[in-house]
Amino acid sequence: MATTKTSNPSKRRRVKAFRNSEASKEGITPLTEKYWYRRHNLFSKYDQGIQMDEEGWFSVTPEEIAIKHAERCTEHQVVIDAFCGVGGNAIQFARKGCHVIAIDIDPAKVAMAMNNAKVYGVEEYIDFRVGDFFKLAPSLKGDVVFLSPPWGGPSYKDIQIFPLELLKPADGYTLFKVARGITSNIIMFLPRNINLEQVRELCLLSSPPLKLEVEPNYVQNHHKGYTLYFRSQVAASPRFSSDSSGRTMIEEASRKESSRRSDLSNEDRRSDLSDEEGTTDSSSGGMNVGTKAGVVLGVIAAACVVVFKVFVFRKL
Ligand code: MGP
Ligand code: SAH
Repeated sequence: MATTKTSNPSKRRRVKAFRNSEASKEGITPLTEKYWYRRHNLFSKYDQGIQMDEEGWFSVTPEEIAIKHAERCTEHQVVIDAFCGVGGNAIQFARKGCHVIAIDIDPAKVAMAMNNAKVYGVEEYIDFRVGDFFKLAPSLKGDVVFLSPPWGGPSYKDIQIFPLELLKPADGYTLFKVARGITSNIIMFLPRNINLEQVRELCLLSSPPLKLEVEPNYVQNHHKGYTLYFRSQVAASPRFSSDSSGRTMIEEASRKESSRRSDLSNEDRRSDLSDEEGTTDSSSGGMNVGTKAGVVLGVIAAACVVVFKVFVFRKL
């Protein structure tokens, strides 16, 4: 085995420690070492027999993020995980109660994903397929397509703004169009330096344009990537919807609210807030719903007191 000589003592110590470490015994390479130290963030059940290979180490979606992806789906939905890798996402979709079609072109990945699904006890909810997503797509039916394609390895971050054209094995536009042929409910997990302008343009590939929510994903305050949730305008729920610029409604609302607040003088704000409190329902004669409920409860309480007093009085 080739050895690398280094004159830096602290680096030498680290290399020696690594050679003697548990990590090196598990076949961890210098490239994947940092991911091994985070293994329990990737799979909380790592110690129960999870299997990984080099690409799996640097590509698997951290469990916390995969859970967030799965939370956007509902029980019994069919989710197509087009690039399942070692199963980080497929497992969480299955734990959520979805039926998962998990595809990977690499048979070794599918074998590891199957093993890992067994570790989590969800293998029976996942239909594993070895194959090329682009070839299988025309025959696939599902409620949601999840796309976490290869980003070209850990060097994706050497580029300042990562263009959709660099996604593998096809550019982001092609990937999106193929998924769109199956459903408009598409979830994409992309690099943290992705070109968000291009992402917004993807909505316009559909007519009417799809709604988009852009979610930044963090693990221990470290930005790992962006998740894009696309869905059709018609079926949009408030959580998923966004304006045409791609900003989420939540982001947009909070932006408007903070600029509105800074524009208002204290005086204006007081009158504005009192207007809001007085928001009326035209049939309520100027009383809001909370006030109406209070009056009704008051009347009921008073009636109870009267009945109670009459009862006690009679007994006496
Ligand atoms: P990273 O950038 O290699 O690690 O991957 P980190 O810790 O952000 O880098 P650092 O240098 O800032 O410390 C971050 C996460 O992105 C990984 O945990 C994977 O979830 C995801 N990821 C990384 N790559 C290279 C890929 C990829 O090719 N495909 C997919 N789907 N996800 C990837
Ligand atoms: N989300 C996964 C990681 C996916 S990494 C997880 O959490 O584990 C991307 C995967 O896409 C790799 O495993 C790679 O083998 C697979 N892949 C590449 N080209 C493919 C294709 N044409 N069809 C299906 N899978 C492909």
